[in-house]
Amino acid sequence: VANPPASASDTHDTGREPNRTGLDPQNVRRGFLEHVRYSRGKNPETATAHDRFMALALAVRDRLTDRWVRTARTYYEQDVKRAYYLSAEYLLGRALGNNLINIGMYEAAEQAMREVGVDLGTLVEMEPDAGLGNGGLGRLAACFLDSLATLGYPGMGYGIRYEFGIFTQDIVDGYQVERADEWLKFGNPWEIVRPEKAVPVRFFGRVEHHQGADGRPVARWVGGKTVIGVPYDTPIAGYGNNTVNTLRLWQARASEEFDLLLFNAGDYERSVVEKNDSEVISKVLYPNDAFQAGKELRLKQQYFFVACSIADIVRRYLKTHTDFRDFPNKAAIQLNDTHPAIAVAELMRVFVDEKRLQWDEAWAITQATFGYTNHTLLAEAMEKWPATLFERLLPRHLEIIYEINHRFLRQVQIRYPFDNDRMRRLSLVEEGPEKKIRMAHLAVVGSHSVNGVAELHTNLLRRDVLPDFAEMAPEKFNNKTNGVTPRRWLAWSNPRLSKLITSRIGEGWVTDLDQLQKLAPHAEDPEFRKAFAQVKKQNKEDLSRYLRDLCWVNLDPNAIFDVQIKRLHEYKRQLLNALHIVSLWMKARRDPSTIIAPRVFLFGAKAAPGYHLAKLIIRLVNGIAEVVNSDAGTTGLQVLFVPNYRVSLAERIIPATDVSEQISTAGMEASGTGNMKFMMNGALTLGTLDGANVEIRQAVGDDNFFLFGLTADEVIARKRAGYRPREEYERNVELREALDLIASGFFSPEDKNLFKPLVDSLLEEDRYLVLADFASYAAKQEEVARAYKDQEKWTRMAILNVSQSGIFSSDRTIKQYAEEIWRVKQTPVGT
Ligand code: B1H
Repeated sequence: VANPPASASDTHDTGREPNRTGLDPQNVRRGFLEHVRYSRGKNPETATAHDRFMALALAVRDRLTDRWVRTARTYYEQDVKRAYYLSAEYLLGRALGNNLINIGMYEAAEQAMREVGVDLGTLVEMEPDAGLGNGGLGRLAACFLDSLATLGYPGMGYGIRYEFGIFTQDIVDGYQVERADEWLKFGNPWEIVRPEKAVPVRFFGRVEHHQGADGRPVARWVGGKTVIGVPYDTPIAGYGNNTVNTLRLWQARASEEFDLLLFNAGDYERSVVEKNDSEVISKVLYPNDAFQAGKELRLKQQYFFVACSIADIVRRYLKTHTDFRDFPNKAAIQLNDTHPAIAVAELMRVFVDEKRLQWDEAWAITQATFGYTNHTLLAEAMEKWPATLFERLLPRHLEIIYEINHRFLRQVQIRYPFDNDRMRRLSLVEEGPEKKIRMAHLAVVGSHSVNGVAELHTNLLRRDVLPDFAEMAPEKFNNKTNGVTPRRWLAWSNPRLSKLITSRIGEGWVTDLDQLQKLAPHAEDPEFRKAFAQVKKQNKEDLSRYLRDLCWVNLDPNAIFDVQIKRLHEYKRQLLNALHIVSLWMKARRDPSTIIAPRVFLFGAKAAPGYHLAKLIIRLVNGIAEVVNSDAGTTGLQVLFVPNYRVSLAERIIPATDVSEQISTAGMEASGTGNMKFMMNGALTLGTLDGANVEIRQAVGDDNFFLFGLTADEVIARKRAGYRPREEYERNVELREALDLIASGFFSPEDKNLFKPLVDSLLEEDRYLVLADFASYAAKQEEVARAYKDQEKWTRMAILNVSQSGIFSSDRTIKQYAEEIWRVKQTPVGT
């Protein structure tokens, strides 16, 4: 195969493949071998598996580079409006396989590796997950980047280059034990550091107010301490196009100025030691999902990456503009929850203090620029920062927030005179024993768009969480139901199903997932059903093999694979699942014939390290697994808690799942996105009317969804009526026996009282209505087992789930953001 000719500008080309763009096996093989030698300094014989992974990754990155450069040039030359996604988290997972798929060189790479005696699958496994996120919120950001690039939108992600991502989870004696996630230990082949684009960021200090030369007051933020943000860029390749967008992550470095200060004072040692204070900022991801810990270092992280990103965005804008009137036509900035909400105050500070804009003009531009996405209704997750902390760390931003609040509350007062209660509710400042800044209110006031992440969530946001804002500015509020990228979550992770789908409807579905609807008629074709069921079976066998080597258990691939994988949280109700397993097992022990179908219950979940009850639930599931697995032969029941749940493990588990457990208390899970991945892979959902489950059920039809439990409104009503969990316990024998068995210490022989806190929390408060939903859940589980017995019917239902999953592509979601919030245009990149 001939190489593409060198372009005229490539004057110092010497090799046979000057621009390293060749995607055929020969070129890939040469690129790989050259990197083994010249990037890793090894011979093919001495190269380790890790060397080979790095060499192939670098060869792949080479093949992205021309498109990456061209994409940047295209956006610059056309001076297009760009969408900037600000997120404290990106849960990217592995990049090698995904990049191979997106640039269309998977088969070539497989062949090239085969030719040099290397198994591509082994190399893929060498890559550590990029785990710069906790769960759904971070994974959503990663799916959005994929869809932005695939659709050819000028989009860019900004975040933090955590040295340590989400912790690695070991299970020791049934307990979670955390270890630092050293994902960068062996080097990251994908990123490129750009020290020339470093940005200084100030913390602490004080504000001086003067009269400016123009007669207007000037605020100067001076003193304090400066930290440097150094950007690391990662290419984000679109599928089947030439777009390669950028994810820019900031690393904190000590500033030399600061070092010199101490150095000149003769304190060299201290100057070097104190570098740490700056560099800890990007050290580690806070491991809380949907919970605010309120730590100073966390606020530092937030301001650090926001200040760097805003400076970068403004600098880019000023390359082609001289004033800021056009700023909202060139930049849309989306706030991924309130974690980057300080950006509202920072952009105002840059405009007013540094660029000397008038307040009103700066405010109009700011509001036209920002959009805010809310991801949770849980009170404990709402970010509120003590004003005293703000004043010390970001004194100028506190002044700006007070000014924003003052002007905003004046508008409220004019609109609703003599309504002090409303003013108190709407204020950006929560009064009380400790004054606090409400970051959600700052985000809402500073944005032209406020969105929730599923229909139900958006409605509850309007009705229960931000009702006064929704009344005052209903036009700001809108819904953008989440989605997931079908490239990673179907094409890459489930090659068997992908091939089968493509054999029937062609490959258009990869970028136009609604085409999966064409599968619906095939659900009536016995041949197709047979092939579909076989794919699922093979995926279950693969997973069983993998888990045999990982966990030393032999799972029965003929059993129902019933899976709950997600962060461990009381509202997600892993306890409901566990309680049901205990009651099922007790029934099976009395009479094995009551078990309708053999079943494997899989769990995967990380608990926040400080969330003791959640960690105890992990211990309970492991205790139950020990007991249940010991007589699996007679009951047909197996339980496994898979350690260290993460993106790459989800990619293995989801294609092998029959039943998707989406059992959160209604009104608590904003959307869920795992639910969508399961549906896409032909699992049936057992779920409550919560988050996007509602829309999944709508899409697939009531007959193809296992619904149980109270509705969100019923949950509120039950609580208001004075919910008494002990009554449920007394009313339901099976529930009582299961709880009693746990309370007796049966699953924790070393400490009979181990699970007392869990049992007490259920009997005394049960905030998440586990007991109230138990009977409904258990009944529906029985229906699931019966349905599985009719394999033809089950497979038909599974196919229909896949066929209706198109709307849950993040491509659909991103088009809606682009058209309805950002007003950015698809900008194809030429060849
Ligand atoms: C979601 C979070 C979250 N909602 C605080 N909120 C965090 C909040 O580190 N923190 O402080 C981290 C994460 N994460 C999830 O977002 C929702 O629970 C899911 O229901 C939703 O699908 C997902 C994406 O929208």
